[in-house]
Amino acid sequence: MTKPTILVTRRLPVAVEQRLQQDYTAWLNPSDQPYSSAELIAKSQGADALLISLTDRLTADLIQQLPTSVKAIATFSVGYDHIDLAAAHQRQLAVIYTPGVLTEATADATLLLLLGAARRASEGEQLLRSGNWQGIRPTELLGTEVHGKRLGIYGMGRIGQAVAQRARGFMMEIHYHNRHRLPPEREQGAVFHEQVEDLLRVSDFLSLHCPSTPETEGFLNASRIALLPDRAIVINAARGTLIVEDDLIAALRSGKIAAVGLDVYQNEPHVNPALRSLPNTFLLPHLGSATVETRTAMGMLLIDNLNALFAGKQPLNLVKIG
Ligand code: 8YV
Repeated sequence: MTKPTILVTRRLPVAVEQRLQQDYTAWLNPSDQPYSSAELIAKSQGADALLISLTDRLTADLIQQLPTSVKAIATFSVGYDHIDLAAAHQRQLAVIYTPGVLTEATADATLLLLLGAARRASEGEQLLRSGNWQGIRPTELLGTEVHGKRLGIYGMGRIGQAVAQRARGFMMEIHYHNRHRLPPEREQGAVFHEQVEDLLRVSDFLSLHCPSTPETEGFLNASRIALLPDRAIVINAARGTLIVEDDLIAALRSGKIAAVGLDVYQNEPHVNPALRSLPNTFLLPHLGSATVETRTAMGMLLIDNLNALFAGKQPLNLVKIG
């Protein structure tokens, strides 16, 4: 039996590429340069599935131009806002994603952002690297304590809950808003706010953990920022499109927001120069899931799902569409 053919648009961890080459005819991308839409369409000719990442924007237009050989799109991500699901549905494409396996790594990275922003880690590191550090001073780079503060979590899915679990260890008080209230065993004492405005009013720290959808896009804008306590700290390891960056920058400049910890940006890979130059920003280049263990598990999960699909079974991690 001939092996199905998979077009893989980016480099993946070694073990994942090896398994892809074993189980499939895998068209890899050794240069790791993202493909343009035209390249992606051209390279898809004859492929049975595409294994893509966030850097591939699968618009309706692109999906309509994919060859009929393509039966499935597997995305190396838990988010799928880069795929036009309606167009995929119309073409009867299976869309496979990676829920679950990146929860812990992303929650760890969120705490890194939270602590980095609160404790002015970026300023401290720059001072040290510049060679200008004069030795410890009692008033140098004083940050904000996290202990005893209220952490507002917007979106209490898997990652939001894993962040809450870690933040409890830092003695933070957890508040959240979610489409549905969690059962008590998953809430674990966190305070549910049915109205998001009420969550914002109590969030000394606000961390975003919802998917990017037409409803959540631009969620954190000037009017919602105004509801936060003065000198709040904002964390985002979800999607850059959730925040109106110009409004965030204005609040960072005025001091309404004391600091931000960001892993994601409105217009990746372009990062607003103001964010890069402000001292009170702790910035990472979309590293949320970037551990060997997690990135390998993401790849293996996609292969398990593709194997099921090509064996005529129902893959476990299909995005529900239509
Ligand atoms: C990506 C992410 O998976 O899963 C997501 O939705 O945002 C990331 O963890 C990662 O950037 C690899 O493409």
